[in-house]
Amino acid sequence: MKTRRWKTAVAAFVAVFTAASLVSCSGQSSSTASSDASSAVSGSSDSQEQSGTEGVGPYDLSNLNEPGTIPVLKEKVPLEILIVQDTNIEDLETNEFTKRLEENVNLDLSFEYLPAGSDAKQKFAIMISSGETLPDVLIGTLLSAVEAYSYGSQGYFLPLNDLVQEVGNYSKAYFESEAGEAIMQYVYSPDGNIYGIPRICEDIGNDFFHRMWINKTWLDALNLEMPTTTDEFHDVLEAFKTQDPNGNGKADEIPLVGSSDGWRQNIWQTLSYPFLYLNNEFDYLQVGEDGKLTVSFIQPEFRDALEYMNQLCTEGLLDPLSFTQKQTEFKQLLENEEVQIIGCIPAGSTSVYQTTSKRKEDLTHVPPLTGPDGACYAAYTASSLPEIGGFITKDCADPVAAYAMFDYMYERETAISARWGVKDVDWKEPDEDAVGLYENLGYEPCIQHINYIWGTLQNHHWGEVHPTLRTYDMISGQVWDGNPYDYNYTIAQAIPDYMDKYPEDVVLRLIYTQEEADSIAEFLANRDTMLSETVASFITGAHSLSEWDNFVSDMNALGLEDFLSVAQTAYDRMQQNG
Ligand SMILES: [Ca+2]
Repeated sequence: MKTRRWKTAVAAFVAVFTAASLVSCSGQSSSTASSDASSAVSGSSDSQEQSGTEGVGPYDLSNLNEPGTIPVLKEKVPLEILIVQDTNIEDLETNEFTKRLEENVNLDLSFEYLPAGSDAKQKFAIMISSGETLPDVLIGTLLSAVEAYSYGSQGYFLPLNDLVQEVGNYSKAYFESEAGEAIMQYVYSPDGNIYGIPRICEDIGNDFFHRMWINKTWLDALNLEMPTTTDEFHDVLEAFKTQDPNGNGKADEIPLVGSSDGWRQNIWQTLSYPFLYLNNEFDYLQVGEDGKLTVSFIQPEFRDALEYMNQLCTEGLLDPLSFTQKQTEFKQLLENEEVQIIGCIPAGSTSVYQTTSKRKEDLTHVPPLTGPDGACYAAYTASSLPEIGGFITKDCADPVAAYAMFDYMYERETAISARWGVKDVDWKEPDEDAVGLYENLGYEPCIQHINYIWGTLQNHHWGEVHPTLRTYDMISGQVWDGNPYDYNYTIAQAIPDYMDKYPEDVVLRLIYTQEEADSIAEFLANRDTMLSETVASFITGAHSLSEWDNFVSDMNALGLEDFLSVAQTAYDRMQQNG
C-alpha cells in the first residue's frame, strides 16, 4: 500500500508536468470540467466517503442549475462569511471578487471579521466556547489540520464528503483527478471526514526551493568550471578565498555564507543533500524499506555531511557567521557597496537581493552537488499540499449554497482572479509575442500582468485566503518581462536542474489527531533548538564530532523514540486511508 501511494503521488506530479507541456494555457474550460465531473460520478463510491457522515443530509438540490451553468444557483441565497481581517483589502462588501461570486453563483454575501494574526484563532475559539450562533461559513487558513479535525469532530463544522459528491463540479473534478487524489490524503481527517475545503496554490518554484547560488563572474575570472561534486565545490571555494577573484588585491572574499533565519538560507540543511535526503521540510522523517520511519539527523551520512562542513569551516571557506547572523545582516554583506565579496550563498531565490541590485547580476544557480557516496538530492515539498481555506459551520442555513460557492472558487478564471485580480484590468490573455517564465519546461504564457496588485492595498481580490485551485500552469505561465535578473526568472532557470531529485518514499506531511499532536509538541520544539545548536557547534568545531554518539543519545533522551512511534501510527493510518 505504501509503495502504491507514493508511486501515485509521483506519477501525479509527472502527469501535471507533462500535461502542461502539451496543453495550452486556456486549459480547463467550464465545459470540460463539467464533463470530467459527470463522467466521474458513476465511480464515486470510496470507502472513506462512507464513514462518519451519517445524520448529515440528504440535501435539497433543487436550487442548483445544471453543472457549469452561470449562475450556479437558481434563486439568490444570502450567506454570512466569517473571515480574517486583511488591511490590504479596501472593503469586502464592494470588492470585485465578492461581486464575481455574488453574480456567478447567485449569492448575497455579508461579512463578519476575525482579527488578523494569532488573535483570529483565539477569537474563533471564544465564539465557539460562548455558544454563539456561527456565521454560515468560515474562510481563511487560520486553523491547522489538527484544529480543523478537533472542531469538525465536535460538530462545529459540517462533514463535506456528501456535498463534494452532490454539489461539487469544479472541485469534484479536481479531487477525482490523478493530481487531486494525490493530495486528498492530506484533506481527510483521521475519522475519514472532509471538514474543510483546501486552498491549493501550486508553484513549481516552491516545490524545489533549497537552492544555492554561485558567483559566475568569479568562476569565469578564475577560469573554473561549475562544481558538480562536493570535492569540486570545496576546490572552487578555496580558489575564491585565495585567488582574489574580485581583483582588488585584498583577501576580502567570503567564499560561502548564509543566514540563520532567511528563506532557505540555512547552510547546513542545503549542504546535507549531497549526503542524504534530509527531509527538513517535514520533521526529517525517512521511510525505511520495511515502511518503518526514522529520522535523517541520526544517520551516519548526516555525520559525514557535518564532517564535510566542519572541514569547510576550519579552512575558512564557510563563514561561521552563517549560524548566528540574521537575514538583515546577511543582506548587508550581499549588497556590499564597494566591491563584490560574495562567492556562494544558499537562498530560496535571489529575491534576497534588492530588486535593482548590481551584486546579484554575478550570481547563477548551482545544480545539486553529488556527494562522496554518489548521493545527489534536492529537497522536495509539494506546493500543492493543501491548507484548509473554507469550512461550513453547524449553523449554516444553506449548506448547498455554501458549498456551491467553495466549488466555484475552483473554477479556472475565478482562481486566476483570486490571485491576480480582474481580467483585462489587472491581467489579460498574453500578447502574441509574449514569452512565459517557464517556457523552458513547456508551460505556455497564459497571464500577462497589466497592473500587478499582489501585496498592495486593493479591492479586486480577497488575498487568496479561501479555497482555490491555482494550478502549476498559472504561476509558470506568467509572462516574463525580459529582465534576466528577475528572481522569478532565475528560479525558472534553476528548476530543471533541481526537480525530481528526491527518493520515491518521501514523507511530505502527516495528519495527526489532537492527542497525537499534543504528545509530540514538546519534543518537536526542543528538537529544533537542540538540532540547530548542536549542528552549528559540530560544524564550527566548538564540539568535536567524536561526541556524535552523545548527540544521538541526547535526542533519544529528548523523546525521539516516542515521537517516531506516534509518527508511525499516523503514517500507517494514512497508508490505510489512502
Ligand atoms: Ca579580493
